[in-house]
Amino acid sequence: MHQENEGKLTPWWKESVIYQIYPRSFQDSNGDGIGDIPGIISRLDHIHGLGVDVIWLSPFYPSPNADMGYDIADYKNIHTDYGTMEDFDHLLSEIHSRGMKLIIDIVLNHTSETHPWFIESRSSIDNPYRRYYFWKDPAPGGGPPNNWQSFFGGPAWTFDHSTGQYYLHLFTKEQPDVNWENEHVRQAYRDILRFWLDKGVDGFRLDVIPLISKRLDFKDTPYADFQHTIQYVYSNGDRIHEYIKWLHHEVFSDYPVMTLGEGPGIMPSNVNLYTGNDRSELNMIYHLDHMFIDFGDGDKFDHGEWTLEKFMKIFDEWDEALGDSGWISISLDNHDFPRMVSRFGNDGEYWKQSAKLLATCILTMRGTPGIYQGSEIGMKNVAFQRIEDYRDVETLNFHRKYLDKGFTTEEFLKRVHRQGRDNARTPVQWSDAPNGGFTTGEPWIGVHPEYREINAANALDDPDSIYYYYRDMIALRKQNPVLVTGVYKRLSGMPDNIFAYSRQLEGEIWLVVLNFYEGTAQIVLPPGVWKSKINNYGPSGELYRGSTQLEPWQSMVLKKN
Ligand code: TEU
Ligand code: CA
Repeated sequence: MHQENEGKLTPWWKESVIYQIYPRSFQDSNGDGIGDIPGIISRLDHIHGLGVDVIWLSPFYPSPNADMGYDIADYKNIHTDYGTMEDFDHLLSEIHSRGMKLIIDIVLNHTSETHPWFIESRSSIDNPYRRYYFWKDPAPGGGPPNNWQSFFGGPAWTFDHSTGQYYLHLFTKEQPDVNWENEHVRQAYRDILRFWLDKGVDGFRLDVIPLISKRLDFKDTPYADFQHTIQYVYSNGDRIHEYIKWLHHEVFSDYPVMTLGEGPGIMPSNVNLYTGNDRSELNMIYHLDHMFIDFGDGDKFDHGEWTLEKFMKIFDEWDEALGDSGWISISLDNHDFPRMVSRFGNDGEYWKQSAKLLATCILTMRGTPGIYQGSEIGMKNVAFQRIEDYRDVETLNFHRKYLDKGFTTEEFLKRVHRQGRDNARTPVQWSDAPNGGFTTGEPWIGVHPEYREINAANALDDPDSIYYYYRDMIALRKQNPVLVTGVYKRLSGMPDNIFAYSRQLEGEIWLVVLNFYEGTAQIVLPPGVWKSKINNYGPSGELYRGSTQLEPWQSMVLKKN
């Protein structure tokens, strides 16, 4: 049994800052237009320069890429697109030699349809691997066994003619859900996780972990909106905590790991069942409530508008639910969502100020911050003009669905420009060289047209860049435990567009004030004299008291004198 953080008050995984790499779009090294592991190695100093502690690497395993690697065909190998196992071992040692850690993305809810388990399972009804997945007879009147829909549109069941049964897939039909009721499945995943930890990996990002315990009555979902179906039908199944405790006992407890669960369906009411410090389950999860904030009842492309009021209430509600027991990771974008400066900031006139404000938000909250590749240089949403330029299966599936509903492709593309996952999957812009220095070949997906202006090289040449602000904000967080574990409390009585909250620890009081608006704002600070520790409008150090004006998209971090 590994004793976590011998004697340290705050575990390392709470104090850490995570940087997520989506390997396909990070850096190509061999001119095939696809990011790869040697490419990542060549850019580690860019990441290390920020002062981050942990790299989360999205899937790099053999896969037909139906869902860009989240459909794994071999859990103990490296996709040739990304390199070799020697490359991986080299990456791991290069990360460790810089004092950083590596957690790898692992998908325990489903495999690729090309995984040997599924090839066996689908071959015959009495095959020993049949029960590695969920196979059901057609409904009495014919058709799928129930009304469950995939996250990516369409039924969550596909009929297999060779054996006359349907199989379950909560995502694409190329991602059949595995059956955790089967102890052979559990043992197989136990061995896979230990294989990577024995190589020296420092933990896992666990894809859709709340989904692995299924409701075995397979009743129809009674909910009209998909979010309730996720929460009360797909997630939080009867044996979910039994399975995660088993993983903790059989795997996690033997290593000094970080376990980060992706938590669709986890709610404030049950987050501490997954992350409570007395639960022996996961270190933390990241929830999606603010990421789903403008999703429609049907799907994300049937979107509404988000409001700062709703955004702030989500942060309040989750922080209160965690109390002193649970823990979460906090980010405002990743490979599944639009670029945060476009979605929650202002990627026009106040691009730089709002990117820094959003960095301030995630780096002053009570949770392990997650930074998604490219956000540290302010990368923005992209607006490809042809559906053929899009790569994400979710977008392409919903395109067909929206055409069936009578929308034109042009109408649907407007929704994709705002909500599509490919916004986050355009190649990282390294320089003003062709393709932003990402590749010397033909990139697998288009490069953002602003790469000549927005790129890492320009950021390093600009003392006022978003990159250096991330570096300084990360350093400020690391130097001040109050920003990690201090009590969070939102200030009331602020103007509508101001998100202001305090962080308190052992007599220290800090104030974070974020002006989510392109206009100025007048606020009255709580009594006392407040010293600026960092702000996105210039040098820090000034003293503030009483009535204070905030510039458009100004963020301030103040410490009470
Ligand atoms: O994401 C699950 C998930 O919640 C996302 O699919 C998200 O809800 C949706 O894309 C929002 O539109 C994980 C991975 O992060 C994602 O990349 C995979 O596609 C998915 O699981 C299946 O593995
Ligand atoms: Ca490559």
